Amino acid sequence: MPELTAVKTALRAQRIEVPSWAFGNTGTRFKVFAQPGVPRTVEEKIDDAAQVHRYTGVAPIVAVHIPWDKVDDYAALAAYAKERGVTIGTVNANVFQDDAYRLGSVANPDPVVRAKAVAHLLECVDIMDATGSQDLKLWFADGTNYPGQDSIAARQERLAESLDSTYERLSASQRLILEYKLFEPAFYSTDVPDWGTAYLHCVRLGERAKVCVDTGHHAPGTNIEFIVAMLLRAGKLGAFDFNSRFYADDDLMVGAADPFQLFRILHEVAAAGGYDPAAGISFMLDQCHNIEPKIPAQIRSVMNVQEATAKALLVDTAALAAAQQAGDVLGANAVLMDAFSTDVRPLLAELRADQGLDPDPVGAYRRSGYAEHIVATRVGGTPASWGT
Ligand code: RM4
Ligand code: MN
Repeated sequence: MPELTAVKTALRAQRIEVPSWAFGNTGTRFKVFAQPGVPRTVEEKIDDAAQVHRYTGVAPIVAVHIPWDKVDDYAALAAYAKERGVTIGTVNANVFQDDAYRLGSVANPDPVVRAKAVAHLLECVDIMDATGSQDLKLWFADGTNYPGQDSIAARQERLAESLDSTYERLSASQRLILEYKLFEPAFYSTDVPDWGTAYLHCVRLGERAKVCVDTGHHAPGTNIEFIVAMLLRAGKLGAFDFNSRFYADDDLMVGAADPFQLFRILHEVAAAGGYDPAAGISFMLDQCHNIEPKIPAQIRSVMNVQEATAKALLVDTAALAAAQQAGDVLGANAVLMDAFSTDVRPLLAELRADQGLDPDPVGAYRRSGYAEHIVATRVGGTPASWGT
């Protein structure tokens, strides 16, 4: 069995990044159910994110989305975050919410629109310089709805050129993280639909271009841990966007739909040494809490990642390798299932207690009165929402 102290040390060192947009109002294309007390400003989103870290101790990084989190002074924003015990992490670009992008952004047939999109991406790098962020995360809504609407090949060419201009602008310590998604909003062809396409662009760009695996961005039945293993092997896994899905890109709490899948993914990460900070993998949540309260949902999600991580670290790798080598199919499977079936909650509760945290993060948050406080004090103003 793996040494328990080593498992605990790894769990204590784990960092999970939370998305600023999880704290604002979100919904489906049918309805956004506004919640009382949601942040009106980026600073209030950071306040909420700091609560997640306060009760879990492993979520000190907040990803921002531009322009949703646009401010005049990003250095001041970074200082604000620091005062609250968190830092600004990944800068997520947004080239999907402007009328100009009806036919796409970086792959749009119109060079004027492409230039506008690239200018936004470069602006995001300026923001990274000010906040000290390392990663620029790109997800493109680009694609087509009808066969013949545009040339698939020409769109790839335009995309490659736009990525080149962006990559060139990065400093030596900054990375470009390219995210793929099977479909939606484009329904016939998507310009970066899968890991292969993202990987090809990243390889062409260079060492500091990596792929982001958003766990909700695949066809049903896709073996995501296989993709993760391939990217790890190639040194091209840059980040996870964790969430869970039952049907399409549902953005539900990670580990809610399929905790076993999350464990299988994290087992591949552990097996490849991906928990070593030197591996440079960022573990991010990308979720929307449409009907559930947002802060405890983020706390729960962080805990779900921690639990799956603990189980992945508990895999008896020596026994697994021996069983695999001996061709012991059932034995190898049993080693993996033993780890998955372990109740790691007492271990995590103990770990929290060791760190001076409440062993029950959601309960501690509920008892803190913060939820009532924000409902009472966040009156007036415009609640943050990804749609506006
Ligand atoms: C996309 C993708 C991006 C996220 C946006 C809000 O589907 O997952 O990561 O930034 O949604
Ligand atoms: Mn995502």
